[in-house]
Amino acid sequence: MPLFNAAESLLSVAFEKRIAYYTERVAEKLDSVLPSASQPPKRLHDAMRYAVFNGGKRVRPLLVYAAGECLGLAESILDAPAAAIELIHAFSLVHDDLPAMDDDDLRRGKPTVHRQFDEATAILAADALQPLAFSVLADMQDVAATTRTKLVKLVADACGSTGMTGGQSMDLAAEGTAISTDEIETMYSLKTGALIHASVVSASILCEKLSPDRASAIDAFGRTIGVAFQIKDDILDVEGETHVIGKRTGADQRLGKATYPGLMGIDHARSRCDSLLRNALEQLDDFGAAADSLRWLARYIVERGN
Ligand code: GRG
Repeated sequence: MPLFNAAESLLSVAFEKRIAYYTERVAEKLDSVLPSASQPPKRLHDAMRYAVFNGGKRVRPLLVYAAGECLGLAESILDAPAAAIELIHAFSLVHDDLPAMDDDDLRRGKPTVHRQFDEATAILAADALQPLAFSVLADMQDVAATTRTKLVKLVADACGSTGMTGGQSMDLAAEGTAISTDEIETMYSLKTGALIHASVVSASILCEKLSPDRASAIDAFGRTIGVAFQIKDDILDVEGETHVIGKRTGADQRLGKATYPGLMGIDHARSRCDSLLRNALEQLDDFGAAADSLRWLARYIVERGN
């Protein structure tokens, strides 16, 4: 049975417009919080902007806005968490590309930050993007201090040693070793899933009257789709090796990375991704049409081509 029919087509015109609108919205917020490239130290600020405005899909901010729609929140209070989480994402990619980590020359088809600038500048740019994220959250207007504190903690935990950084550490340790599917999924839920989960849960934190059942459904949705995102990323890496010319692909295999398709095969990885999608969508059953953007994004995550 297809995951969704033509009438529910992923990138419907209405949804494309909504994506474009939210993408522009978070770009404006990011532009407003990042120091100008003409402000000293210019090279550092230029590198920070290069890392952020470099063609990312903005999936995490889109999830913040879509979860906000689902919970009936005003867009204006979502701009800060959307931008903050994208700043963390941008910083993690700068680090991920460094010679000490994945040692990549290209990101999104363009030179990585350490290639465009230099290694020291890339490290410093990432170092500055991370605290900027927390500054953006701390600066939120019209949000109670207790709520801001909860958001800061959510994002800090998502990128710390029990979140993204811990997952990255497990990923590096697993290179060249055989690990179980459970271990891989745990690693994915930290390395990639933690920030995706935080994106949707940021809306729950901002929703004052959220029932425990709804909060736990949003929480489960975020966890499930976060793991699916990384498995899909692995599938794209494998498929790209044979089908896409001129793109950095197949890198996982070259690096001896422990990946889901590497361990279980591509067909099993695809079916796991589909079952995670179904599971994630089930979590949204009680939210009605308000969750349509979240549903679309969940499908996009497992159907995307890059
Ligand atoms: C010190 C907190 C801290 C982090 C450093 C480098 C690192 C530890 C963690 C990185 C984890 C990482 C890079 C996970 C990969 C996540 C992933 C699949 C990234 C690609 O996300 P997309 O497809 O990228 O959303 P775009 O280009 O669209 O923005």
